Amino acid sequence: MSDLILHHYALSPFSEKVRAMLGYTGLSWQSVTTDEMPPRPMLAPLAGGYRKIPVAQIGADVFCDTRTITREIARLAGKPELALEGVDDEVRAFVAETDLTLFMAVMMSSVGLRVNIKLFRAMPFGQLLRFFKDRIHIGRTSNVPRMSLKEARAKTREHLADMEARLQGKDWLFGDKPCIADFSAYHALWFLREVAESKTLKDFPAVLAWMDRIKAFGHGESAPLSQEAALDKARQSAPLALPESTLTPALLGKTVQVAPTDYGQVPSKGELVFQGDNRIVLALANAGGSTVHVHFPEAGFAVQSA
Ligand SMILES: N[C@@H](CCC(=O)N[C@@H](CS)C(=O)NCC(=O)O)C(=O)O
Repeated sequence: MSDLILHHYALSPFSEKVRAMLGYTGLSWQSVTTDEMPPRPMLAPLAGGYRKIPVAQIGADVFCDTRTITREIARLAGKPELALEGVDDEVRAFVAETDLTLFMAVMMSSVGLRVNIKLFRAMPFGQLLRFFKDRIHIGRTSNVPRMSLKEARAKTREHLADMEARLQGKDWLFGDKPCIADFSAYHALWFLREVAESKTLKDFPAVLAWMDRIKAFGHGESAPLSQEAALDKARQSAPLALPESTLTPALLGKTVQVAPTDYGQVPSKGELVFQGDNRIVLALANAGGSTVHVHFPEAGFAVQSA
């Protein structure tokens, strides 16, 4: 079993992006199931305030946001095309759009009875009410431009038509093997198809066939791990050496706050120990007296003096 730990929950689309990628690479992993919303007292000492899921962990290194998680998977699997750094600008632009605007549109289009039934089955009633309140709060405080349900549905169909055209006579979106774009485009559509059981996809046979190919990768080999055991592993490890860099960001060595700029903008606070090469690393003293390094991408995150 590899040292890669994934903190995730079943209905999380961004987690599905990572699970599918792990299935494709064949990397084994350890699976920690988290709650759908904070508080997450066992994850907070690892990731600080960062509230989105998934989070990955290797010993005392913690990776927030799928942009840093996929970079680690690409490195471990020796498949650079699974990271944003390993693909060209056209693919990067496609991923940026699918992971934010199109993700939002597809998620809005998914809302309905079937999703509510699945959420109802996944959580006790009190927790479900807290979940709805939590997600409404995220929506209200989000910096992502708002769209109406009608606009979201139109955008989703437009996106599916674009994907259908891209996939004519091809197995994968860009090139002859899967890359980061395939997994980024997959996860929201996975939610639409598998969780919302939407009929919208039936008009897009090439997209459905491509989704079947990704689904066939499965999630790879994983072993369950408790939240406590994951925290213990971090406390018993030392962070990996930081990448070499000649950059000297203004706030290096200072206590800073790092937060997403799009939605769920809750900051993590710690000492800035690295910034550059699309990576921000904070050193965080966790409650056990040891240190973890928390990695964020630079794109989509803001660093501020604390
Ligand atoms: N940009 C993030 C997005 C992650 C994300 O939005 N995760 C959802 C669950 S699939 C979440 O945690 N939403 C609640 C929140 O934003 O706090 C990534 O690539 O990991």
